[in-house]
Amino acid sequence: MERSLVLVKPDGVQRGLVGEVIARLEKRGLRLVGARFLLVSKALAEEHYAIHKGKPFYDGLIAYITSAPVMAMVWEGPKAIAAIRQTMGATRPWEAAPGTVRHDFALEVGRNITHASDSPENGEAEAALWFKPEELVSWSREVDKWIFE
Ligand code: IDP
Ligand code: MG
Repeated sequence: MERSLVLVKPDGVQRGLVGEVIARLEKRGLRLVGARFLLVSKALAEEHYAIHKGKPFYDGLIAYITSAPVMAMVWEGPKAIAAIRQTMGATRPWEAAPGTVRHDFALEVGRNITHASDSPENGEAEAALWFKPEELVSWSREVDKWIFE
């Protein structure tokens, strides 16, 4: 079982796409572990995007992610990292596959609606950065046996 941090970024929240993103992950069969609606501090933004520090788009990225509230969530499931990134689509919306969130709702890389962790290790690390341990719920669903092999 893998865990991924998923953010509906400020553009997604402003455009009323929180429910759309949640619906797609729910329907895919992924299991929600935690959720938090918040205004991101500059410190959290900088820690979350530390890997991009120094890149030309970094300052704009920090301004974007702190500009308005985000919906932060942790989702889990088998191969959750690859599955969720597939559902979100490629970073650059014009390269995202039809049917993905970024294809269906975005045009610009700097307004691409969502974040999803890119490895199991980063999924765990990002979940720990954004959530306290007690905010993450370990639970099972009756339907799990029909989704998880
Ligand atoms: P990811 O969100 O698909 O993992 P990353 O390469 O980790 O993509 O980049 C993080 C975020 O930074 C992207 O989702 C996007 O919002 C932003 N970003 C990446 N590259 C560019 C760029 O060239 N211009 C503007 N923003 C960018
Ligand atoms: Mg990334």
